[in-house]
Amino acid sequence: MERLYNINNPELHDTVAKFIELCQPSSVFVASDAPADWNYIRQSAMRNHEESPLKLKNHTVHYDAYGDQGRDKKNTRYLLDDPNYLEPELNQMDRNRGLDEMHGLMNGIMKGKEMFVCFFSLGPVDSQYAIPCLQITDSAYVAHSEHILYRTGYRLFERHGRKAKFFRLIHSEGRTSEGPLGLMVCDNLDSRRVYIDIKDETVYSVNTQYGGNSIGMKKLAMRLAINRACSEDWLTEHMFIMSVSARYGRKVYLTGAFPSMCGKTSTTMVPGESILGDDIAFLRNAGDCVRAVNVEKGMFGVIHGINPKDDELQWKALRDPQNEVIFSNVLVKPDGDIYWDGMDKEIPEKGINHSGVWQRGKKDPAGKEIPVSHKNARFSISLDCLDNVDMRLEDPVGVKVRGMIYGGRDSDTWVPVEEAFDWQHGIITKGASLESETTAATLGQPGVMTFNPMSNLDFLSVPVGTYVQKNLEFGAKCQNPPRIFSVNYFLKDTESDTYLNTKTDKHIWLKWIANRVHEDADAVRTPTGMIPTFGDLKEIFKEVSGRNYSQEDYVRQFSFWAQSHLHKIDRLLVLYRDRVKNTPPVLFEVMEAQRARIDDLRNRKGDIVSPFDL
Ligand code: OXD
Ligand code: MN
Repeated sequence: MERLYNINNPELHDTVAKFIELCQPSSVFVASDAPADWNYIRQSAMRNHEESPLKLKNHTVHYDAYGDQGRDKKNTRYLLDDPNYLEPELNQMDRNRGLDEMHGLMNGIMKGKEMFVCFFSLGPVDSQYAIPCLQITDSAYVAHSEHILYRTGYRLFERHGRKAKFFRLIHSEGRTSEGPLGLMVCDNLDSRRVYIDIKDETVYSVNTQYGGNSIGMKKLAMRLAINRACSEDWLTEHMFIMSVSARYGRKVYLTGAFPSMCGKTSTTMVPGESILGDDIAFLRNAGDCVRAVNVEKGMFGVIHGINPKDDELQWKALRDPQNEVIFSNVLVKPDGDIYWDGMDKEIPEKGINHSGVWQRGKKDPAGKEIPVSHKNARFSISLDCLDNVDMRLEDPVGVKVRGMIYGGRDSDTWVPVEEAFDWQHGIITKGASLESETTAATLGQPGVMTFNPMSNLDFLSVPVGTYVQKNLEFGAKCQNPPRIFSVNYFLKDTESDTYLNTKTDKHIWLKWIANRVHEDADAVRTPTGMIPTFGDLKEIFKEVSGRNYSQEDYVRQFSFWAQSHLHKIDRLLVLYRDRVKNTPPVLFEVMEAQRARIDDLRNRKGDIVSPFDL
């Protein structure tokens, strides 16, 4: 009580009282920023059987119920009064009906449990970017994860007092039963719901544990932040922030938006560069440039495939017993150590994983073989455990963004790297035109090509067209907006169905981007943007990987495939005309102009044009 009363904010007190009354926990723990409080929460995660210690000290494992290992898009809904505000894909429902349902689900949901009341900050605490957040949850695992991933914000609430315009994140895992390793997992997945009440800046999440649904500070707060950003003329983006050194040792900060599991985190981890954030950024117009901060301070990373050879830095951080790490949905071996898919060649015969007792060849009820670890198995770790963490992570004014990258999973259209002609062209033909194959980060069928503007579709709390318009205005108001690039790590050779890039090539594209930003690299003009010259790439390949880049490689990777581009434009125009609300008219003009440039090239040079003929 004393901790609550130290914060001079009656609205906060009302909120806490309201949810105590509704959820009826048996006790309430209010966490300040003090390490002892967080130690208590960490211990509670073990005591309440949500995490279990592993062989390496400071490492724990958590399981989500079978079928609760991804974001539940179907049951994630915006609560709105206007029934036609958002596009149908964005999944909205009547606000009153949603609130009634949620109050019904939450009535007495914490009986017999402890409620944790926690305070966090989105963005560095002492900065104009900071948004105070109140997290209420009955899951010590959720609170513990947030402590690893976010800055605590008790001090921020104290300082802002009545002026704190805070987000409310309310979570309950609901009924649980004993799962793998005796850990408690959700038992009521049929009533799993994530409801976002924009009007009250409150998100409710019940009957789920998977971090993407339950960690309020992550994708739930992000949805609220997108709405707030749109009404205040700044941007909340699904973007990493990293620094890349260009020629002569000059550093540039870049942001990058990729759908989940499309190489976003691994891009930030390329050796020799530094990571400032791997998932969510706030961007503001600082007059003469755009600046950005990382909303988080840790990563909730996908662990699949991480191995000591390709991912040395992450590997080192994840295997160090000094570092506090929570692993989820990995295999625990009989000796108490863990294993995940792709970790090394020797797959254990048996252990405990997200399906319970597991042995090689185990099938699920549908007859599908259960992998050793879930494809969306994750780890939570603070960024400061990484050797390559950028020293400006906590800079309250953020970093100057010189380039913005959009990348998706696209096997046949986009070249590995290309720069847009300008901000407007980039936002429309790169960001708003992003399409990608679905992945295991969400429940449902992976591998389906979907439209995902700015890789942010899953989190948009405003109509798609409004969001595109806000992006356009943001850059137009800035004297020196970042340059915009697209990348594609997933281009395939159509005949052999094999990737045309290796895992490490992403570093080459980043270097080219960094040089370009400094006007230190040439480019070849295509109908869709500016691509690297063969000479520049050859030099960068040699410097970065010692590889002798050949003309054949260049031709295979950078040829212009007119037909695929035209099909893409057709698909997007239908979407923006028929499905998207409030499409800015300029989008059609820019797309049509792009089509005309492609048609012109095709008439002159044919369907597939070598970069040497452009
Ligand atoms: C994530 C996601 O976890 O986008 O970052 O799914
Ligand atoms: Mn993400």
